[in-house]
Amino acid sequence: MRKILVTGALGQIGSELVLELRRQYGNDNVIASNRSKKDGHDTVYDSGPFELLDIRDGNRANEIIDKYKINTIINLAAILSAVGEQKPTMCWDVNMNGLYTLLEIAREKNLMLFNPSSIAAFGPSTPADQTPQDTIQRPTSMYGVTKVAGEILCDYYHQKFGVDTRGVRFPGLISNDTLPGGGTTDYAVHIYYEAIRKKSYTSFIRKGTKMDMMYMPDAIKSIVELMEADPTKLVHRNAFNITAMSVAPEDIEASIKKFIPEFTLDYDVDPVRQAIADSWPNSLDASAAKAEWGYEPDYDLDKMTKDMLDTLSEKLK
Ligand code: NAD
Ligand code: AKB
Repeated sequence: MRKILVTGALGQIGSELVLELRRQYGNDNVIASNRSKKDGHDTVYDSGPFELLDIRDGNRANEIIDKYKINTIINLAAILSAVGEQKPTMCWDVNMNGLYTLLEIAREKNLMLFNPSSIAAFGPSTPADQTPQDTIQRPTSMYGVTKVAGEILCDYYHQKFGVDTRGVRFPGLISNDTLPGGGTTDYAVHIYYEAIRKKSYTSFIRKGTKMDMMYMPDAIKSIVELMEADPTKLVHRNAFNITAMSVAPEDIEASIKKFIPEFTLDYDVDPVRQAIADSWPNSLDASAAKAEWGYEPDYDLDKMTKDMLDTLSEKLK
């Protein structure tokens, strides 16, 4: 039976992942943790164990892992791209020293470690269209530097010490429970909230900027499926390209207009986040994930838009 520790569990992914893992593996088998407690997460606190954990604190991590007999870590604690450019030292410290601390514990205690990477692990010299699984990775944001270094470090721990490390390169994730934590693709979440609240949105990302995106249920499905995948079939490990759609702001606008015809979109471009977006791929080739562990998303743009708008119109009443 899996005993799973989720770090950074109060973030955009963790707050939904923890509930789904508890549904699948049992409430007491999924330990949620975060550096600090936050309001608005009663469903996480009330449905199973919660512990305070800063992933850079190895003693505290060891204590929790021993207390609950953890055999699997899902490391979601990180500093994302936009905040990472404002606070590069902290981004390096959390994303690299935190990951290294957990990898060392995984090596000592023979634990599985799932560590997500991102489309940020690519850069301007990467082929932008249908970006291959194995290609040039020279990112130009601090977040991207930590993501590609994290991929390589996780592969090293697998090859050198046999640690069962696995990961995906998430595209921008769109969700309606917890707001995103300071990334470049956040516009693609905010646009839906503002479509419900004001029937208009001002995008900080320029018209025509294509990036890969995915709806949260497909992201959660990818974590569980890769965690449970037959290791003998995995040629790659850290990390698999996955995607559900390649969209620009005007594509999301057109999709929202199918349900809210009066919706309008205008632009006030943020140069920092635009430069990050311009350095990322337009679209990923996710064929390795399909071939090695059968991954396929369930949501395309319109199916996601309908679900986002239905859910948010109830939530924001
Ligand atoms: P988030 O910013 O929403 O949540 C991160 C959580 O980690 C927060 O609750 C924060 O309080 C916590 N945290 C920060 N520093 C910590 C520390 N030192 N110790 C413990 N907790 C700490 O992030 P997310 O969107 O849930 O992303 C989770 C992972 O997925 C990250 O590795 C991120 O790079 C990756 N990812 C996310 C996306 C996306 O669109 N959400 C896309 C690609 C990759
Ligand atoms: C960000 O924009 O920083 C994240 C990501 C794609 O890694 N959403």
